[in-house]
Amino acid sequence: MEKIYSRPVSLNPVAFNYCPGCLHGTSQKLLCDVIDELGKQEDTIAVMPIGCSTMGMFAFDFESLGACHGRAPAVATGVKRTAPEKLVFTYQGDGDIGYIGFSEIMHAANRGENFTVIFANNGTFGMTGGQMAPTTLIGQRATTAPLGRDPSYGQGMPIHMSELVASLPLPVYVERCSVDTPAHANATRKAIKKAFDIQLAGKGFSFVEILTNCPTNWGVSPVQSIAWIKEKTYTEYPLGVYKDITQEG
Ligand SMILES: Cc1ncc(C[n+]2csc(CCOP(=O)(O)OP(=O)(O)O)c2C)c(N)n1
Ligand code: SF4
Ligand SMILES: [Mg+2]
Repeated sequence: MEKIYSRPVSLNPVAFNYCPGCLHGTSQKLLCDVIDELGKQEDTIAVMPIGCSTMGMFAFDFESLGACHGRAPAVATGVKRTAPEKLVFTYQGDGDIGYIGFSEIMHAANRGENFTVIFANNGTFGMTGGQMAPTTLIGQRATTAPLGRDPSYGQGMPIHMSELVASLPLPVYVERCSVDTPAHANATRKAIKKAFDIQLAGKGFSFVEILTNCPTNWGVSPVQSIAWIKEKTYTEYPLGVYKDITQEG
């Protein structure tokens, strides 16, 4: 019988600890697919800060280390400068990257560090119970915005990390992807591969944003959360390549 699917060898044969329907697992499985494709299981170091996605460390079958909340880009800077031959990536949530670690991500990107950031944007502080994140949509309810995010109430506008990072001169590649459909998951896998190729060629900083979900704190079913991404998230955060200097001149 023809074998058409294998679990990535970079992924331990254990279940992810995420809530049912959570797309962190899908995103991290794609990462492992690409690490396998590149033959880099022995040469990869993941830097995982704080958030639900940190639980990926238990599933990854390659080196990973923990960083304080928001500080993964600073830690990854040290790791990559010390071991430039390694494939180094961070996997960061939106609360992590857009609030507490905003300085770290912007300065690592501005220095053009030669590692890859994978940014999982689910519009909420998932792990701590659904507080408002920098990317929470206008009108979206959160435990700290029970009536829905309202900029006129001092709660600010959704922050667009891909656009901000792409506005800096040194990042090489910035793309916003999604994993809500198989086609989008395949496109995400290609984006991760491209980002890793850029890093392995020593070209500089790459950033892949993945629109994910949090059915638990959005208060919807997993299926409804997919419709939410289509109907609400895309409007605020359009998919696309925001920067690709490998394509310029
Ligand atoms: C310095 C510090 N401040 C606050 C926390 C509490 N904390 C842990 S996870 C988390 C939210 C993470 O949200 P996000 O980065 O969006 O990841 P998600 O859980 O949604 O994937 C917070 C605020 C912490 N661990 N450390
Ligand atoms: S709380 Fe949200 S982000 Fe965290 S595992 Fe559950 S669904 Fe995923
Ligand atoms: Mg989040």
